[in-house]
Amino acid sequence: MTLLITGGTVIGPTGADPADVLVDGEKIVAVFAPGTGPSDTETIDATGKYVIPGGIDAHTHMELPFGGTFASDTFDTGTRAAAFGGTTTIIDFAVQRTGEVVHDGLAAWHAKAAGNCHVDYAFHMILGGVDDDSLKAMDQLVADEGITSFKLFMAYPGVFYSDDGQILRAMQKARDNGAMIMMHAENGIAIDVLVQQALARGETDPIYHGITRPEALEAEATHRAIMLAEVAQDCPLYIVHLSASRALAEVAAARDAGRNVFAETCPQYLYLTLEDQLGAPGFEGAKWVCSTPLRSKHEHHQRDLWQGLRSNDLAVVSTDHCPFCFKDQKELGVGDFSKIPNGIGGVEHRVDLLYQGVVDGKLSLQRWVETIATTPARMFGLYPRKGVVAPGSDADIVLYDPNGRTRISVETHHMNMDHSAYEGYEIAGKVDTVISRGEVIVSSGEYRGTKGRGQYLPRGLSSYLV
Ligand code: DUC
Ligand code: ZN
Ligand code: ZN
Repeated sequence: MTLLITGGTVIGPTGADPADVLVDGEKIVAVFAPGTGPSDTETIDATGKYVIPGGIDAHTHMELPFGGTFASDTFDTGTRAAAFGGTTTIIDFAVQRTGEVVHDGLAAWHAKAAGNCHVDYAFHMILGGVDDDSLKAMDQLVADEGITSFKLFMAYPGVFYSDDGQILRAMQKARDNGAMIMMHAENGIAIDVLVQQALARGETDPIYHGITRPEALEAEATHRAIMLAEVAQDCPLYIVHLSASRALAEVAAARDAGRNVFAETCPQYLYLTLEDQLGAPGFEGAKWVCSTPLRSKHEHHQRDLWQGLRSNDLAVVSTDHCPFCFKDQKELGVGDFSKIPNGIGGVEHRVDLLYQGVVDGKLSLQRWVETIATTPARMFGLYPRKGVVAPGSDADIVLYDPNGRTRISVETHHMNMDHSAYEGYEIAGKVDTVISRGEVIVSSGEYRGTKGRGQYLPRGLSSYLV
């Protein structure tokens, strides 16, 4: 079946062009000058809309076991919510728990996702332990499973933490097989000392989660990760959920030196703050407990992060979608902030929240599309199948209405959460239509897809490596 999208403006990294897009089955087959496409096909009128590649959220945690509970979105609820927000691919983190065989962790993640996804999905692998077996598994995952990126943690001692020797060994392996090392860069050993000292002083409210994870310990870990990657002969390194100016400066310096160092940030660090959200009265701030933490509005993190997005020192915007309900989940930490499960849900709102950056004059249209779709595809081996509106690519297309409005609220969102981290936010734009592999799955706010239609995407190596 063919479908012609007419009258819209196609946005890609190279520009904004009025064009008509022809879809045949699951693929884009042609891009025409306006009005020059075939006339004997079904059409969607995109007049006045932007035609952009479906969003790619390269950092989600559906059903992640964390802090004695599980992230509240399943692959079913989370990918449906993603679709509503214009995201047609997620890359979730399969987990090898400490002591577990890597392939068992991966099999468990496939079992959670298979038959449940509404949009396409791929996996990174969290290594909860680096040893001879997991190093061997890294080669196998790259060669046979389409998993070409591995997340390590410098935080969370006793849970996901790897020491510097383990990190170096994994980086050396990645240097050999071309995989990307994704790093949670916070000095977890030092943070744990600060946490114990705060609790001993009776500082138990959610805001102390942020205060005990200072910028210096993100910057230090970022620096250390970059140095370890240098020792591993410039192993590809991607810093996840970067939140702080001084961590960004470390990335920028490495990039200026020509290193294989990349970074992402997340909408929560661009919009939310330590004081206004994490410091909300009573226990309310628990809604915004995530790591890395929200940063102080009295510093200049948000200004610097937007600038980093413009300059490409921040290449990608992902959500780190890791939702927990307030009731019974966040409440596990009443009286002790260190027991609050870490995470914010946002998979539904990334495309809109970044579009607000365009409206506010902080990002160009092209850069919007690059950071939410094209670069994640290139970074994680999905390009050109995903991330671009071009012949040969999957027909993952979003019609975005710059004259629409989106009001974010728990009343209207589709994520399995009993609150919204962005309650009441108004966006001057709106996802109008979402097409995934040629199928219209969201139209005028109505869901038309089906559970199980999303396919697993084995990935290649990053396009950014030399
Ligand atoms: N950070 C979070 O906020 N949640 C899950 C894991 C992580 O690193
Ligand atoms: Zn992390
Ligand atoms: Zn994460």
